[in-house]
Amino acid sequence: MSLRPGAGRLARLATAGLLLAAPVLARGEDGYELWLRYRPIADARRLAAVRGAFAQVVVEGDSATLRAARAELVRGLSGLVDREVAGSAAVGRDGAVLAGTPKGSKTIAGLGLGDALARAGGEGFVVRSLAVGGRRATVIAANTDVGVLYGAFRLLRHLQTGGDPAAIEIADAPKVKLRILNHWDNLNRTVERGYAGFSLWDWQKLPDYLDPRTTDYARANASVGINGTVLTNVNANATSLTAEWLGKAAALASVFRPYGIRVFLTARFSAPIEIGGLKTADPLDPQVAAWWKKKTDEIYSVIPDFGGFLVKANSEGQPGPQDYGRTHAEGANVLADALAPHGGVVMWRAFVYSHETPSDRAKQAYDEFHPLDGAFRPNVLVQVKNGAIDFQPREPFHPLFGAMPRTPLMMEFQITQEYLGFATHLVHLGPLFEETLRADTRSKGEGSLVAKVVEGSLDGHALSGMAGVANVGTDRNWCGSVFAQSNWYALGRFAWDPMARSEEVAGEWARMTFGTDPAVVAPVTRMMAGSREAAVDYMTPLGLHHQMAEGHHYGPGPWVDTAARADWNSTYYHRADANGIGFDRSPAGSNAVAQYAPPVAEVFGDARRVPEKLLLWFHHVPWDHRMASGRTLWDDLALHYQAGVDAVRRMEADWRSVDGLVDRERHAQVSAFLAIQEKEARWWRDACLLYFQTFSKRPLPAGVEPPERDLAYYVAIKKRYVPGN
Ligand code: BDP
Repeated sequence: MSLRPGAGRLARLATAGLLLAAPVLARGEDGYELWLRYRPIADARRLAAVRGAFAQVVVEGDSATLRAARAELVRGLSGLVDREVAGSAAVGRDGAVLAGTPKGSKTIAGLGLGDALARAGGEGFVVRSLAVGGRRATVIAANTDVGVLYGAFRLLRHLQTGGDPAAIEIADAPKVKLRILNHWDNLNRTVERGYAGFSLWDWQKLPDYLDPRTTDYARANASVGINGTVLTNVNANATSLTAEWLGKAAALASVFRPYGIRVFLTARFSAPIEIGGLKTADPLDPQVAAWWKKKTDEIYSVIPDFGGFLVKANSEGQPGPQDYGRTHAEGANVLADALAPHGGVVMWRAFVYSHETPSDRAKQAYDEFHPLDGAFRPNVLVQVKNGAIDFQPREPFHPLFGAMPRTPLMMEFQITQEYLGFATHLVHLGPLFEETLRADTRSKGEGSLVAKVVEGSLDGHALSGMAGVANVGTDRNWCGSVFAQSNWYALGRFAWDPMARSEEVAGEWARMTFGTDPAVVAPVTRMMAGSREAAVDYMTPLGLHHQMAEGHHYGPGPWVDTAARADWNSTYYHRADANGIGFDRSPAGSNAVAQYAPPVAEVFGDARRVPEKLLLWFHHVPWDHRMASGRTLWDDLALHYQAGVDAVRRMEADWRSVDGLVDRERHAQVSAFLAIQEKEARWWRDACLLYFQTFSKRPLPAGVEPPERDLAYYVAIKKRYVPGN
C-alpha cells in the first residue's frame, strides 16, 4: 500500500490556488489501500495541529513487530500531515510519538503507567498525551510488542477519524482471545463462496516467493486486531498437511508473525488414511492418535506458533468420527491431545447435518452437541454459526449459545456475502453482528447475552473466539467492492469487542475510507445502517429463510423443490400453502423453540409475542393474520419486499449526493453496483411475490409495484458459471 505518488505536490498546488477543483478527488482510487489510506488532513488548522503534535516517531526496543509498528506510524503520520515524519532514536523535541514496552524501553518504564498497563493484558495498550523529559509527546505503551502495534494502529485511527491530536487518553484491550478469519480457500486458489477473485495464497510460488500483498493483508488484519487466519477451506484437502504444503504455510506464517497473526489449518478427518497410509481414521484407534501426534509435532517444527486446527466433520459429506461410531467430542479430543503440548487449539464446527434428513434441520446442531457439553478437552472450542440454519440474511441467534456452559463456544459469522447478493450488493453486516451478539439467551437470567457467551465471561472461560468467513481475494480492492471492505473491518472490531456499536464502527470505517467530510460521512453511514434490513426485506422478510437459487445461491428460488435433500429445498423452509406460510417451530410444530431457555422459548413459541421480524421462522401463519400494522400478513409481506427495493433506491440517492466528494473511480463502481442491486432487488421481489401469490391468491396491496414479468420468466432464469460455487 504505497502512498499515492504526487499527492503532496497536488495538495501544495491546490493550497497555492493553482488547481481550482479538488484535485485529490479527481484522482481515482482503486480501493487497494482499504481503510489505511492516510490521506492528508484537509482542514488547514487541524493539519497544523497534527503536524505540531506528530513530528517525530520514536520506537524504543527492537523486534520485527516493533519495526512494523514504526513503519506504520511513519507511513500513516507522513500521509496524514503530508510531509515526511521521520523515525528517530530518542525524543528530542516537542511533538514526538514514543512507543514501546516497559521491558524494552527505559523511558516507557519510567512513565508511571503501571496501573494502566496492568489492565492492558497481553494485547492491550495505552495511548496517552504525556510529557516525556519535559517535551510534549504521545506515548503508546503496552506490555508486549504486539500491544504496541495495536496501539500504533489505534492512534492512527484516532487521527484518521478526526480525533483530538493533543489530549489523547485511550486504553483498550481485546475481550476475545482468538479473532480469526476463516478462508474457504482451495489449494488450486479457487475460493468457495468467494466473490473477490482468487485466493491470496499463491501456493505454487510458495515458499520461495512471498507476495508483498500478504504483508498488506497482515497490516489490515492487525489494524483491527485480527490475530489468526485459517488458510484453508473447511471442506478440507489432506494435501495441505503434507510436508511440502506445510513448508508453504510456514512461509506465510513468517509474513504474518510480526503482525501478531497466527496460522491455523483445516484438518481433514480422514487425513490419517489419505496421507498417512493407515486403514482407519477412527479417533479411538491408538495408531490414529499417534499419527495425529506425529503430524502435529511436525507442524510445530516448521510453524512454532501454529494456532491449531479448524474441523468440519460429519457435515455435508465430510468425513468425521461418526463414520466410526464415535462422537464429535471423541473426534475433537484426539486432535486436541496432539495440540495440547504445543499450546494449540481445536476449533470444532457445530455446523453439522446428517445424511438422513431430520424433521427440522434447525434442531440438529443442538441435538448433536448439547449432550456433549463437558466432554471436550479444555483446548477445544466449538465453533457455532450465528444462526441454526446457514448465514441467512436474518436468523434468530443459535440455540447452542447459552446451552453449553462447560464448553467455550466460538462465534462464526460469514463475511463473504454468499446469501447476501455477493459483493455487488451493498450489505453492511455491522447491524447483523450487533443484533446477534446483543441477543439475550436468558440462560443465566436476564443479560446472558450472546456476546457474554462468546467473550467467555458468562461461564468463566479463559478461551474465547470469534471467526468470520473471509471475503478477500485477489481483486484489486480485496473484497470485490469498496463497501464489502467494511464487513472485514467490522468483523475485526466486533471480535475485539463483542459489545461494540455498529453505528460507531460504521462511522470509523466511513471516515477512514472516504474522509471526514460530514457531507460524505452522513449519507455513507446512513446507507450502511439501513443496508442489511434492505436485503432482508427484498430477499427474506418476516423470518423467511433459505429462498435462494439452488447450489450457487445467486438470486431467488422460492420454488426450488427438487434438490437431493429435502432440507436443501426452499419449499421445505417456507411451507407456503393455501392457508398460509412459514415453518412451524412452535410446540405444536417441530418444537425447535424448546432448545432456547424457557423465557426465550415462550416468546419465540407464541405467534402473538414473537418479534415480527422472526414470525415466519417460528410459525406457520394464515395469509390473513393481523399484523401490528393492522394489515394482513400477505399485505405486509408484499410491502416488505417493496420496502427493500425502495431502500436500495434511497441508497442510490444518498450515493448520488456524494458525487464529486469522493474520488471518481470508487464513486463510479459503487454507483454501478447499486444499479445492479436495485435491479436484483426487483428480481427478488417480483419472483417471490408472484410465486407466493400462487398460494395466497390475493392481489398485491397498493404501494407495491406490479411485477415486470410473469412467474415462468423468473423460474426459467438459470445462472451459469457463478463464482464461488
Ligand atoms: C454453506 C456453504 C458451503 C459451506 C458450508 C459450511 O454453502 O459452501 O461449505 O456452508 O459452512 O453455507 O461448511
